Parts: sequence; structure tokens; C-alpha cells
Amino acid sequence: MSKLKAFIFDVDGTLADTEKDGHRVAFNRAFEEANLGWCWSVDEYGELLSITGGKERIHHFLSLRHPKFLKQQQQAGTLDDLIKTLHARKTHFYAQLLSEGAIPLRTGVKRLLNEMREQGFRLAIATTTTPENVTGLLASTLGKASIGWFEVIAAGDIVPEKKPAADIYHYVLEKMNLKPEDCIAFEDSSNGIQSSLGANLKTVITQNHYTETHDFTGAVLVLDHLGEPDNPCRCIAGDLGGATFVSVTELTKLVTA
Ligand code: XBP
Ligand code: MG
Repeated sequence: MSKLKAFIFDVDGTLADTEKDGHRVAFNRAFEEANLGWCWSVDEYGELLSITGGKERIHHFLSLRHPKFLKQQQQAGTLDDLIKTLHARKTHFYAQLLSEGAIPLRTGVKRLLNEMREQGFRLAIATTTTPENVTGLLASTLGKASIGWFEVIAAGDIVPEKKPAADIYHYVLEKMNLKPEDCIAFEDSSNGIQSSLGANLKTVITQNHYTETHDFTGAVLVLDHLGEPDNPCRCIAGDLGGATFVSVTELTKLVTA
């Protein structure tokens, strides 16, 4: 029988609502600084989120909205450098937002992480975002020491293919020498669950503004958030056994069920 040993967390959209008021704003600041005249609205950014990874997202945007500019840059051999430079500035502006405390953790995240740690569970992160975005978020919300709570922080370009590919979860499982049946993954998006299910991980979804219409077939639980004793979560799919917030007790039942 499998025994629950570890929890693996996505970051963007799962630990915190980073996209609309974080990454999107940082991209726009980088575009403005470079005088490019591009500005991603909340809705347009939602569409662009179908592509994970900031550098990949800029490339996708150019192919959709500025194909001529893209071609010129490709022919001049300057495209990769342009995207790299813009992305580095975007990471700088994102770090600034984090340090100002602009991005809080989602409901229930801090409580649940503390409970998992108190009960001796192993923790890891599997994300598409740049490594310093993860450490910056953890430091600004839970304090610098929280970076050490996670045995593995797998992020960004560390694997050949980003989500929806399963590479990042395979990487974490291998590093921690764990079997998928001994873990639960936490995700928020269709790309995220494709990645975690691709690695055979039981997956709990907490939806957000950008992902509430996504297809979460295969998730063991779909919730609006993790909940708190005084702020009940809504169970959209799966069975939380009558509980109004996610706790280790409920998660253990999901694995042994
Ligand atoms: C997150 C992402 C990230 C961020 C930006 O996807 O797609 O690209 O939007 O991060 P997931 P970078 O939550 O599925 O991991 O700009 O650092 O790439
Ligand atoms: Mg996510």
C-alpha cells in the first residue's frame, strides 16, 4: 500500500496569484522601458498564459501579434537576445513587486505548509517560472528560512520541456527518490495538471481567476482555494469528506482511498 510521504507544489497560481498583478505587470514594465509600445491587458494575458514560461510567452505573443517584427528579428539574428534581455528586465521588475509585498500567498497555503512540516512530510516545488521568482516569493511571504523547507526547488529552464510536459515532475521525483503514488501535487491550471498527471501524480487543483474554465479531468480534488477554519473552501469536484478546508488528514484519505 502506498504511504503519503511528500507534497509537490506548483508556484504561479497555486501558492500565490502571481500572474495578473505580478508577472503581467512586470512584463509590461519591461516592454515600456524598452519603448516597444506593447502592453498586455488582463484578458490578453489570460490568453497568453496558454504558453508557459515567460520567454516562450513573449515569442508566442510576437508570432500572434507582430509576425513581421518577429521575422525581422529572426533574419537579423537578434531575436534570442531581445527576448533574453526583455525577460531579464521582467524578472527584475517582478522581484521589485515581490519585495514590496505586492503578492500574498493564497488562502490556506501558509497554514497547510506549516501543518505538513509539523507532521514531517517532505516538500518540493515544481514550476515553470524562473528560480529567483520562487525564492523571492517564499522570502517575501514566509521569510527567507522558508526556502529551506523545500527539499527540491525545480524551476525554469532546468528541464528540456516546460509544462504541460511532465519533465519537471519527473525531475522532482527522481531527485527525491520517490514514487508518484507516495506524493500529491498541487496545481492550478490545465498545463499544470497535464504535467502532474503525466508523471502519474494524484493532483489537487485550486482554481483561480484565469483557470476556472480549464479542464481538470483526472484531478482528485478541484477547489476554489485550500480554505481556512474561518473561510470555507468550495469543492467543485472530488470529495473533501465534509471538511471545509484542506488538511493533511483529508489529503491522506485521498491517497489511501
Ligand atoms: C507559470 C508560468 C510562468 C510565469 C512567468 O506556469 O507560466 O511562466 O508566468 O515566469 P506554471 P517566467 O504555474 O504552470 O508553472 O517569466 O520566470 O518564465
Ligand atoms: Mg500554475
